[in-house]
Amino acid sequence: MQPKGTHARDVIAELKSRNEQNKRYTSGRILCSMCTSPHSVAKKAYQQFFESNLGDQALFPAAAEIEREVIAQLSDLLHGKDAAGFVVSGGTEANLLALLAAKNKTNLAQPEVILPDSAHFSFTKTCNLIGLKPVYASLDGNYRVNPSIVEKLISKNTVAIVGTAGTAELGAVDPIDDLSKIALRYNVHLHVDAAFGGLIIPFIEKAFAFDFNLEGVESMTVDPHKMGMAAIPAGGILFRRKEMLGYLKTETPYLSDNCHYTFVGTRSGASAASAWAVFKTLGVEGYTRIVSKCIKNAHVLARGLEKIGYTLLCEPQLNIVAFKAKNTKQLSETLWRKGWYVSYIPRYDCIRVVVMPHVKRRHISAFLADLAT
Ligand code: 0PR
Repeated sequence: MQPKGTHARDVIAELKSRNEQNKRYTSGRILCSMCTSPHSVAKKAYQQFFESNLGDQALFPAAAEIEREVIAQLSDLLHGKDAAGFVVSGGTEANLLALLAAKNKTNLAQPEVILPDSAHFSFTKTCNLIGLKPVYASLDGNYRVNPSIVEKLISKNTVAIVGTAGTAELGAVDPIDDLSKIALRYNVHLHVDAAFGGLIIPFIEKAFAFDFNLEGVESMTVDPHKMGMAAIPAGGILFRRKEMLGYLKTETPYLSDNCHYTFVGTRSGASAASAWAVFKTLGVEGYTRIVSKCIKNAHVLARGLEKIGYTLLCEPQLNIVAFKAKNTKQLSETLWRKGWYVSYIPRYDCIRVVVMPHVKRRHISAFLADLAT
């Protein structure tokens, strides 16, 4: 730190100029992100609740109430009835809390979790942190976990099984209904990572059974900062049964609230306020409009890619398109040089495009035109 301060005006001017080096969603060229420009109301709500701390709810009762309302709305959307949960820092913390609660409930000496091969790397972090052994189940031809393999992998050490509704790489939706039956048959915790798909699937025509309507689903991750268009950081964790929170409880003796359930202590109330504001502004109707545009655009992209000779890895299930070229890795590097920010996925040797709300039809046309030359 420098010995003397600088005038705030100059500090802000410097930040403004540095910020220019960051990529902008509004350019329509960020094709590798599951986040997007937050809705304009999210920014205003964020500013209003900027100082509030959900880690000290006695001081910020309005922020705490808003968090409860966000959880109630997510739980209603995902048929959770009396589901309980929190607005957390993102999908990583949500997945961590789900598996921590499941592990603490069983209290096994050598706990294991069964993960699809396609599970997000946040589960690797979680397993490392809380001492869970990951046991991986392979996928079927549509990149969804194979439920009969999951069933075979269940052992006396299994504390949970995980399914993903909208995988990070391909947007695939695992057969959660089959996993739910298995979870009930073996009396094991089923966690659904719907960090991405949780705010997509309820708004699309093609129905996937994936939420608390399925009896075996015990917890769900659903992130407002992805397709929810809330400000970062806003993740969500929901538990079907309130009692599960008991397995996450840490005493906080000198605070006015006597315990915490989340991993993060000081938590921004602005995150909850931004999600609350977007939910209220858009409603089911608004989300349906935005989501169906993204799905349509993903299909336009998929058909356009085929037309110019690229091969799709699979038919998109949500708004993620994955394709292959002759030399896919090299193509992805060329695209970056041309200012198209795509992801290259080594294990499938494919390029992945996430068609978020900031990716408009005109951007897709320009992208296809560049690919055709
Ligand atoms: N579960 C799933 C299915 C996810 O897709 C992600 C993140 C997580 C959990 C973890 O969520 P947090 O990152 O909120 O903790 N998926 C994105 C990904 O890995 C995260 C992301 C978003 C990465 C925007 C880059 C980016 O620009 O692709």
